[in-house]
Amino acid sequence: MQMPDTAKTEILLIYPKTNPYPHTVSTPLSIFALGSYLERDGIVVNYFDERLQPLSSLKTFIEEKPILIGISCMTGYQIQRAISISKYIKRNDRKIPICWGGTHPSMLPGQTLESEYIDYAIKGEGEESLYELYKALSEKDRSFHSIKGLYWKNEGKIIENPIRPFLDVNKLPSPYESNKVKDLSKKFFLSTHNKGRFTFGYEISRGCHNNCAFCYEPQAFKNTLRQRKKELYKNDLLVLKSLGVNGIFFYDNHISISNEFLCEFCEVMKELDMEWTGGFRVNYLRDRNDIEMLEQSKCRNLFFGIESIENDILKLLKKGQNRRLIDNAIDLMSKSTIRPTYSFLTALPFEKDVDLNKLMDFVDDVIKANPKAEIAIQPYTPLPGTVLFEKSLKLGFRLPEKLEDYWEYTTGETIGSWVKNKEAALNVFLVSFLLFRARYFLNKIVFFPLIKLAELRWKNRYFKIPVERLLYKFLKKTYLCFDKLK
Ligand code: B12
Ligand code: SF4
Repeated sequence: MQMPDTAKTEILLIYPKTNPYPHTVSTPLSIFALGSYLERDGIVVNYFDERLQPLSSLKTFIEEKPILIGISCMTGYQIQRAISISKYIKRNDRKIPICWGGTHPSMLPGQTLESEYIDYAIKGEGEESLYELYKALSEKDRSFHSIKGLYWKNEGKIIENPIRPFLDVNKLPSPYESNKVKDLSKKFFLSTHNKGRFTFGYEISRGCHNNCAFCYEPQAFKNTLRQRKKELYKNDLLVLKSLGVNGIFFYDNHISISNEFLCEFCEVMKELDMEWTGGFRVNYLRDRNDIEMLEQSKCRNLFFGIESIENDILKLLKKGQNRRLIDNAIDLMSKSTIRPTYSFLTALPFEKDVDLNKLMDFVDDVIKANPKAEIAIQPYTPLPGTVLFEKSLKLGFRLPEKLEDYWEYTTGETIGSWVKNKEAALNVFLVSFLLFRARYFLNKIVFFPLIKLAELRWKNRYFKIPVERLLYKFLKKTYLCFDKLK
């Protein structure tokens, strides 16, 4: 049951900006998934994506006095925006309840809720919890105790309800089921400069079977994976195709769920004739046949978490892959039309003195064999609940104490207290981005001087005097001075 567009907003769902610079924008799947679920039940939902819609839209929605406003948030820059938006809402109407959800509040719900401008936090998948919260807020005789996954305040005390069991992904609607989501998607995502290609996110699975010691997923989903049935995901993609979408970015942690799944999935994508990109594990690239299957399915880009080129470190990371599998995958990809992105982790709790030279030599060989390869060299950020986080604590690492301080708690801005050559480990992140990835995200003419500087740094293995990092920090802070929400 969907309500006419003119009906008064009951729930407003907000997706804050993910970073300060202009860039291509992908679909805010979290709020689309939540909204489609709620709209199915006749609830009047509206959506505000800070990256695309003007502030006046937010103001109009607030004036409609929704029963509840939900804000989606990952750790990092989104925290700063989510705080700014929450304060703005409270300044305009203190009475509208604000609920935060997403990976950050799921990781640290109690600390999130300590903030005066957040009334509720939901841990984990939000569809049912948000629905029940809306119902409770709509009723006179409000009771929050039975809402699984909810953190709430009772006379100043934070109450932690029991966790919610994982949802059945085959019972959830497509995130694009709502007509409002379809309209928003058509308006904003089919018209972005890359003509809608890869801006449409979709997920077939939730969770992950693997147990990597640094990753958010194992602690959030307890090493489980739930996958949507073929008939359902195929139909959802067909609907997107009928809207004119020609490329999908699979938001699954990795689409290489199993060999059987890959055969089924590649057949579907070939039949649908839609380009796609997604995460992939090296273990699932065995030989040329696998590459051919992916190429025929119109795969255009695969993202691999390589993490390390050292077998002993891969073991400590519990990555479930080794150097032999990595070399084999990189070799196969170098003979393929599919563009690979390889991501590496540095500054891990086993690395006091980060040795970048060996990794950079390795990257040079990769690029020589495959100039279209993208490289990301990311200093490790400890995430609570993960195995490596415990190790980081033992090395003296401390988390920020307040929600406000998490906006810079992200890749390239946070670094382990144990790392000796911090500047180099941080700078190589930006340099590798400018050198090997920027062409897909940034305007090459505007960023020409920085890209040239990155080239020089990489060639000379020189990372001191980090002007580009300082410039980034300066621009980020300056940008905040012009925050219209203040
Ligand atoms: C796509 C994506 C991105 C995109 C976002 C694209 C967009 N929407 O425009 C981009 C590229 C920008 C991105 C950036 C980053 N990402 Co990212 N990203 C993802 C990815 C692959 C999918 C997210 C998604 O939409 N999932 C589908 C939706 C339905 O799931 P969801 O977001 O979790 O939402 C559910 C619940 O969380 C909850 N929920 C969400 N919002 C709300 C709101 C309310 C009110 C409620 C009640 C509930 C709720 O309900 C939803 C439905 O069940 C996830 C991994 C994954 N598979 O989820 C990583 C992931 C979220 N990213 C992660 C990381 C580490 C990053 C980066 C730091 C990466 C980097 N090195 O730079 C940056 C951080 C950016 C920032 N600081 O703001 C981590 C999260 C860590 C954390 N603690 O936040 C994840 C989990 C990957 C991982 N395994 O490590 N990312
Ligand atoms: S890093 Fe990738 S493979 Fe490892 S647990 Fe996280 S999502 Fe799964």
